[in-house]
Amino acid sequence: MSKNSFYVTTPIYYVNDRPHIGHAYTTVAADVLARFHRLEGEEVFFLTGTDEHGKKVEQAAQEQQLNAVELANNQVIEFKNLWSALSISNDAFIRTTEERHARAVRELWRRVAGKGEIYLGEYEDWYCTPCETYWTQMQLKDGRCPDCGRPVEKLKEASYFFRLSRYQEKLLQFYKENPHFIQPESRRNEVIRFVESGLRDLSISRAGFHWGIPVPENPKHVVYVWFDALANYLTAIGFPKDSQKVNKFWPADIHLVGKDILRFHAIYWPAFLMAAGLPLPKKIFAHGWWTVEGQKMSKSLRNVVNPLDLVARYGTDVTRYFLLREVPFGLDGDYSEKAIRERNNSDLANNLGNLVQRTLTLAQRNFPEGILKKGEPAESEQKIQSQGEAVLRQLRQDLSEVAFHKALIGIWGWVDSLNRYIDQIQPWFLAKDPNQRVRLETVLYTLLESLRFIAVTLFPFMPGAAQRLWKQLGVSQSIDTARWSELRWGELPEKLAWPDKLENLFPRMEAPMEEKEEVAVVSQNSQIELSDFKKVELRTVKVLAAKRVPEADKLLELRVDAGEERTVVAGIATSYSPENLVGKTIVIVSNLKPRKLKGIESQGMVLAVGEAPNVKVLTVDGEVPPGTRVK
Ligand code: ME8
Repeated sequence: MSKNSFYVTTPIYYVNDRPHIGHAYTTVAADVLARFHRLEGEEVFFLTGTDEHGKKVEQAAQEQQLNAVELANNQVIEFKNLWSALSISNDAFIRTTEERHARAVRELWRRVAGKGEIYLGEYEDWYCTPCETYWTQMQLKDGRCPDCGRPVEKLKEASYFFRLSRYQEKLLQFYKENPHFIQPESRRNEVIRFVESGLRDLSISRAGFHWGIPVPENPKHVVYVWFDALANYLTAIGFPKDSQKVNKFWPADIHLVGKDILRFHAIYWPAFLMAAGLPLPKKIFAHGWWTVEGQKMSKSLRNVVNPLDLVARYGTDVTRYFLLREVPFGLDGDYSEKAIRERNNSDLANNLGNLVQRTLTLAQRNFPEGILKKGEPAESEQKIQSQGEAVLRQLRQDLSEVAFHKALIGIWGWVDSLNRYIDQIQPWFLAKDPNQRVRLETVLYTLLESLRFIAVTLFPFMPGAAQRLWKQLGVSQSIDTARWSELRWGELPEKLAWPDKLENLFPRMEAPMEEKEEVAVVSQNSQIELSDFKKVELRTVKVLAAKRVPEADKLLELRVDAGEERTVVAGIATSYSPENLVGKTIVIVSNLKPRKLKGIESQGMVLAVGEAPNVKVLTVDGEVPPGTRVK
């Protein structure tokens, strides 16, 4: 039986650095899950916070000539500001320097020690401070940390150990009995291989420095930062005192983490909990890693993406949408300005934005009172309805499997169908014929009802845009009180309170001039007059020669026969090698004003469809003389 609560966590982030797009990613993902489960009517506890102890934080504070608490206080403000800018709906924010956390850590330690699983020994090994991890000589890679590649130092000290070696079989058994505990599958296999290769007892205290929680029986030691940090998931729900809250929310439903810290969550944490006699979390999901324009993010490369800049430039909703749509959750992804702009323009502005704009303009113009009846749906309307209901079912399934990108692809499949439905029905013609008024009403009802559904499905991902869409639809209720289970087709409010003015919810974003590429993406939705089309001269040209443009990995310079010879620069190098184009007959816009790209004058624009790296140029079926006009 499923309990009616849902507990989701993000990692607690170190305060030695400013938040970046990677931190935003995990937290936005957790927020989508939290909002989704609230729509399911569950009592949600969504936790994020900061990890403030350990050598790494102590060192960062020293470098900035602050004490560790001051550094942490500053960084906490940064994180909280970011979460507010990204509309993160966390129910709590935990800091490991809070007294309630020290109490929880001590209690966890006592329980584990009480079972005889902690002993005092001596430690000598290689320590990587950035990773806060000890390594054996064997584990080092070229004398450096095998995880991050940075230098390590030899440390020898008295230390308390956790008998991790006793947990190898128990963990393997647990993974076997709970095949969905670690996700995605590929990462689960990595963890299993790691555990199978043998587990050493784990040093869980440090005597060499003091920035941490003192070990209960020996205050000369502080608790190892990972034992300390992992316990945050218990502290935040009132462990050990508030047993009612602990019983309600523990075990956590899902810990969302990056792949960098999966081992701590999938091996150490379950072992600590087993030792303490506490239930294990239900799922650990490790997502992939973001790079920036193909490179690792790092201060020295000066390519760290500040999510606040993204919010300022693209807005909260577009930033959230991009992060979850661009990359299948679990895989690595790459950020670029161009990628976010293209997502915005193709999915949001052209596709959804156009659907919203067309529907609302027609509805508000033809039914200014805001009263529309469902009427007699024909087969085409019934199809839209059943597709919508199926999308909703699939979305709930996808989100319960943490497949954000799949959920979004499902919604957009429906948006595509709706745009096609409008193109086929052509409601603007119905609007001109008074005899078709009832039919027009049914069509617009279907579209408005679809948009109401779409707003709710988008709400976990883009809460602001979804709420604005509801407002544009004239639904007065606040969207966060919506529930999946109460969402039924045909319950559009009887009277819609149209807003005074239609707002463009998803504006297009123009690329800076120097980045613009000569690829025309054919859009199916906007309407123009024939005379507009005639202004555009499309001609067939034969490619005579092609070469890459130096220092522009996406551009090709083409020499073409257009009746006369011309040079055209096209942004298709990610999809075509020069030799594959020579001899092809393609289509260009031939009366476009010439423009310079990377210093080369382009005398036309190549027509193509799709996004890099899957751009396809338009070709002609059969032989035609170069320069033939396309009509
Ligand atoms: O590890 N791509 O904190 P942390 C994707 N305090 N996600 C990224 C990322 C990237 N390039 N960079 C960071 C810690 N992340 C510990 C956690 S939990 C009990 C203690 C995200 O500040 C991702 O979620 O180094 C990763 O796991 C986390 O930030 C690491 O944050």
